[in-house]
Amino acid sequence: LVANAAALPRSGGQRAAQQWSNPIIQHIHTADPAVLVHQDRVYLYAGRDVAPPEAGDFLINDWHVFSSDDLSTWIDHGVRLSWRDFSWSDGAAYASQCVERDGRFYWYVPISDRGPAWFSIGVAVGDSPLGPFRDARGTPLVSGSDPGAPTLNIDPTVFVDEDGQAHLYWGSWWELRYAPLADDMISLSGPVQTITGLPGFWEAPFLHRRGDLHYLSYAAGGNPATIDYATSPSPTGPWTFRGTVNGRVSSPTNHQAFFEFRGQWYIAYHTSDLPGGTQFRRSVCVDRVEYDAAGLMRPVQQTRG
Ligand code: FUB
Repeated sequence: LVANAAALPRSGGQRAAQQWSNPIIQHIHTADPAVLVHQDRVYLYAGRDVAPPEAGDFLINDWHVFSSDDLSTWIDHGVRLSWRDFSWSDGAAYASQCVERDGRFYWYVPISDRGPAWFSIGVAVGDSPLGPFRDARGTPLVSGSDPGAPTLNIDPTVFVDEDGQAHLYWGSWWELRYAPLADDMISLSGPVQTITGLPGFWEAPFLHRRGDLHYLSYAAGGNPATIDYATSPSPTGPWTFRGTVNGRVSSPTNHQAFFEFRGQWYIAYHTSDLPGGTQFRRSVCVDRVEYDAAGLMRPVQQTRG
């Protein structure tokens, strides 16, 4: 299935014309984008929002993978993972991320395991960006039952630094946690720590690196949220707050991923802009990201249509 095939070039001032239309996925409602660039192709991992229009909560059972080589024409590769693939889960496929390490693909997911207020983090593994993926542990990587853990462990993001060390970050509404990952990518290799000092941290942490700077972005302020960020020379901080990079969107939740493709940086995020959209029926968008001379991100110019 090809999504957004009708996207037309538009005038783009001094920059190259934008070739895609937002939302980029228009045949189903999608949320919580994570992006992996592999062999000159962009892979988008997103939850499918299937809440009825009148629903008062999320209903997300699985994640689709989409891919593109021009950000305009997207192939929907269908459902590639579901909470049902984890025998210990009882529902809810919230915001996930898939990363590559040494030719294997690790997909970190927050899923409930004791009803809707209790989220743990699982990890699936596959040999290609499209899988097939299987539960890599058979148990949660981070559990709401762990000593001292919050019961709400959502929005995992994994960053593999240039020295090969991987870190897992995740949110719990107002609280950001992180821990080093072992080389196997499916177990923690150090203690869980809390990151403080990020104004308004709510959820949706995301790490990326450009040059020597690490960028920690996150949804700030609850619902509605902006995407704010901090920078640091190290993935473990200390973090310097830098303000808002992506302003409010039509959905109260705001969830981002940054990626570089063919020398240009982009942000993927979601809105409620697709027809039939609601707070719980969202739609993934992509826009350019520009940096100033000091390496700080300029506020994103959101585009629609
Ligand atoms: O999609 C469910 C939740 O909404 C995600 O886990 C949050 O980041 C927010 O987007």
